[in-house]
Amino acid sequence: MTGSEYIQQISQLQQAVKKDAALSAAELQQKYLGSNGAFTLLAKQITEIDPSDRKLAGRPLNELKNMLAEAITAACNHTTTDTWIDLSLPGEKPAVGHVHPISQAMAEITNIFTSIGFTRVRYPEVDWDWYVFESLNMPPDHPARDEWETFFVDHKPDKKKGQMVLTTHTSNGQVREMERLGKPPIRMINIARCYRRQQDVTHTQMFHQFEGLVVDKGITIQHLKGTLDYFAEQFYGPGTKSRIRPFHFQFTEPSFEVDFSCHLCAGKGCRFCKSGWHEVGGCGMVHPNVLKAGGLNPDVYTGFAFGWGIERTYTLKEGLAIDDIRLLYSGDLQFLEQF
Ligand code: FA5
Repeated sequence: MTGSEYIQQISQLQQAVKKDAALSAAELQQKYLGSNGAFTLLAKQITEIDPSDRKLAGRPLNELKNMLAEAITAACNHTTTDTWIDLSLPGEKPAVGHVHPISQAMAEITNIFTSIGFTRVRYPEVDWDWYVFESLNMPPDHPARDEWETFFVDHKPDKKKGQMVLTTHTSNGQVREMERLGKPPIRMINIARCYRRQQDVTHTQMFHQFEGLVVDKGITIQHLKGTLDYFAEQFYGPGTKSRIRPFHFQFTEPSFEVDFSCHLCAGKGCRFCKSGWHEVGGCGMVHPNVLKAGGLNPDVYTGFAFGWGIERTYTLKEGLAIDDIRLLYSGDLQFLEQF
């Protein structure tokens, strides 16, 4: 190769480096300065030209080397994106979760009752037949058991306590609480999951109940009614009233169903409540046989109990006309983020 041919190749490489201004530093490094890079190979070829021309070629070769160093420094300062960023725009908020609405309701219900002397307790959600049925005045084969569509657990039955079941209601805590304390006064609020073989727009296989139990000397229906009115005002708002209607439960006598006046229309009757009242669950005076099963003398002690579904109690409070209660447990964020 002649000296002038060599210098011409240097100037061609200079033009190429200018055109490659958009390449990254690593790409420039590899293309020109790697072991097979264009500059490396050209620099080696200087030995092939006439020694008298080498001095002449040295200067442009040095300029090309400096040019490459500058191009690589500039490429190091390239931003990784060509998109224009407006730094004055507000940032994107990270998604923040919240406590599930049913857990919020449980916390609120617990506060309302513990502030008037009730103790929050928890009892097994997989329990013996004895606590769920038999001690509650429902002997084996009693037809009242049919109302609790029960899941039985495949477990060896206990000689005294019978089969194991998924608790169908929080009333299993009644005799357990009597056994725990030994003697009154008893003021229990038991909140737990319950299970029934039911599944439709108003029923879920797993749901929650809260159970109140008060046992002492001289407890009457007036104490029950006063507690219901207190809860109504605290949970649904001032002015909300309670009403009890005769009903039947095996473990209370007399038994009642409980209604609360609709807080949306103050009991006048609206599209949501229709009659001015909402039914929430059951209550009554503890049956003497239940007190006996818990080791208490029914001639000395009396008590009242109530048990309601949390899902129903909560949706009524929010004035939610939820078409399908199962949505609460669907894990659908679009639904849950509303609360
Ligand atoms: C009982 O479970 C009684 N243990 C309540 C009770 C306690 C009465 C103490 C007297 C003294 P009931 O089966 O009606 O009663 O259920 C009470 C409430 O639980 C219902 O009104 C309803 O709100 C809720 N509930 C019952 N089954 C389901 C279900 N599958 N899905 C959602 N909520 C339910």
